[in-house]
Amino acid sequence: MKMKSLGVLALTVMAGAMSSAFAQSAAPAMTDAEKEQAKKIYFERCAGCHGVLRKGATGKNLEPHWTKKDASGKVTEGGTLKLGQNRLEKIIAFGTDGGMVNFDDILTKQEINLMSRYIQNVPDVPPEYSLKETMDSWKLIVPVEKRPTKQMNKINLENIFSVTLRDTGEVALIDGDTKEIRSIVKTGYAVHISRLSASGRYVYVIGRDGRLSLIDLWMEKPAVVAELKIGFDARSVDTSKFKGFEDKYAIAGSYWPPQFVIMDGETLKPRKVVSTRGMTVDGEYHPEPRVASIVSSFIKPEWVVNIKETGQILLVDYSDIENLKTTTIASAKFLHDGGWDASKRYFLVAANASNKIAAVDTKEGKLAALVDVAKIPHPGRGANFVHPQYGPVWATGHLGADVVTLISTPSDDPKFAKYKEYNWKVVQEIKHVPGNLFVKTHPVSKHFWADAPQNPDKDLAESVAVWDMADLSKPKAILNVAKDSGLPPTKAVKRAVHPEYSKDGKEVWISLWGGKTDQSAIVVYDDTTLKVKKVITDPKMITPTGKFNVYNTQHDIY
Ligand code: DHE
Repeated sequence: MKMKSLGVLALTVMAGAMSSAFAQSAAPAMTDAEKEQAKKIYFERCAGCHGVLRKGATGKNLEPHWTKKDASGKVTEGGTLKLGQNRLEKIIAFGTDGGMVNFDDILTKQEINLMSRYIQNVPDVPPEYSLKETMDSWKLIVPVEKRPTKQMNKINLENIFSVTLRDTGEVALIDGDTKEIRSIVKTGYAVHISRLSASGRYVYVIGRDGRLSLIDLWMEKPAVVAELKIGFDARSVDTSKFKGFEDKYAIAGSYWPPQFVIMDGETLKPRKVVSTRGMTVDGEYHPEPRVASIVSSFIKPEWVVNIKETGQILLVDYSDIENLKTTTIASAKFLHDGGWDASKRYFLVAANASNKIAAVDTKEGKLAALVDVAKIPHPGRGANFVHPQYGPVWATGHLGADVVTLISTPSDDPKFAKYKEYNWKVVQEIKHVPGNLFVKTHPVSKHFWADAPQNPDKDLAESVAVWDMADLSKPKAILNVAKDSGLPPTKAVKRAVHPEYSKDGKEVWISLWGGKTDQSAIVVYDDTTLKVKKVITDPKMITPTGKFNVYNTQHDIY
């Protein structure tokens, strides 16, 4: 009887599914060549925000059930208007108020038409990637015993900047003292970030194609000594920084497949691959929970690994990687980037599409707070300073709102005890502009910097704002970095992005991120006078974005 009713139920479900399938219109036709072209564009331009399976994260869900109009004339799905070809073409070309950027200056009309058709078709599921395949990709270019035993160059390594040259898939190693480019190193596609080993000797560079490159700064001319493909789509990497584990391990997070890889720090030999698939904080299974930011603790042999779609924060204990212990902390969905508070006990991470900042207490291994902030927080690593009225604060900017938010953070220092009542509260919102990606300050500085490269206004996107932290009510200084660079004006925006301090905290470097064929530059400001000190430019300086000062990155100073 039970079997029969289950059978009837199965038939009913199947019949329902078939009739709803009949109600669906066919997806727009595409040739194999068009599909291949669209797949490539989707990976390069869309997957970062919408996900490979198009389930949505920072960007909206793009599955056919709401990108494609029904033949039956049904126009909504869960209250949301179904899109269809014309509407999709408009959104891709001109963007939306919800934060989708316009692509009419990046894609041709034919490509916009192609992408609109592509996303009405069922998403392709890319292949998985095993430990064996990871191992097969491993290239040990210079074995440890063939590497120098001491520094072979005369560069002040602590003040080197590893600069992402995004569109050439390279990093430029620039001498912070002389401002000379010491080496340009080939890395992964659309290279994303650099991180430092605990000793400061090795730079780890991750490309969006999952290629991880290990650069040895001790070589006469710093070069790549090992490479590993950790996945097909990646954004994050860090190393083991706890005492006794310096330079021993590295960890890299993959967007696709959703997993992370633990490697030997000096060779990148893969040791373990760990899947991040599982349940969201709402208790739903998610097939694509991507690894967002990763940071290494200084107080325990642990990495903080933030899983975007599930909102789970993992504390991965690397003291015994054969018997890996992980603490899973539920926070809020769509975790992205973040950084330490000043004490380096709390990690604050943006749950960007939830408009929240999650703070993890890494000493106790639990969530310390979930703080509501304005639309789409994007801190980069955030910035720490002592507010004149509220004591220690950590700051985040926003992509979708015109404020920088200051959150009070706890401190064991008795001189800050009087600020305890403010802890984990938003104590101030400073007026900025939307489209901010990165904020920065430095322990010796009196200034606080914020960019706005995603602002639709050209002047704002090409400028940065600077506040005096002693008196935040004073008008901010606006520095037009594009004009200050002296480069010839271009119609295309030269986005001023990612302020980064020199080791001594006296200079701030800003990238001017122009088009692939435009001349780009890094503009170096004196942090005290806010005057230009130097414009670093070179025909090889193409699309510079993130800059990672060795000392500041090694010690997480921001
Ligand atoms: Fe990033 C950090 C993901 C687009 C420059 N970016 C991060 C981190 C993540 C991330 C998860 C945190 C890494 C960590 O700390 O371990 N970035 C993504 C995306 O998914 C996204 C939105 C879209 C994509 O398709 O990749 C994206 N990022 C960009 C850019 O377009 C930027 C502005 C230019 C570029 O070079 O790609 C960019 N992201 C950066 C930088 C950092 C970063 C410079 C590190 C900030 C720091 O100071 O540490």
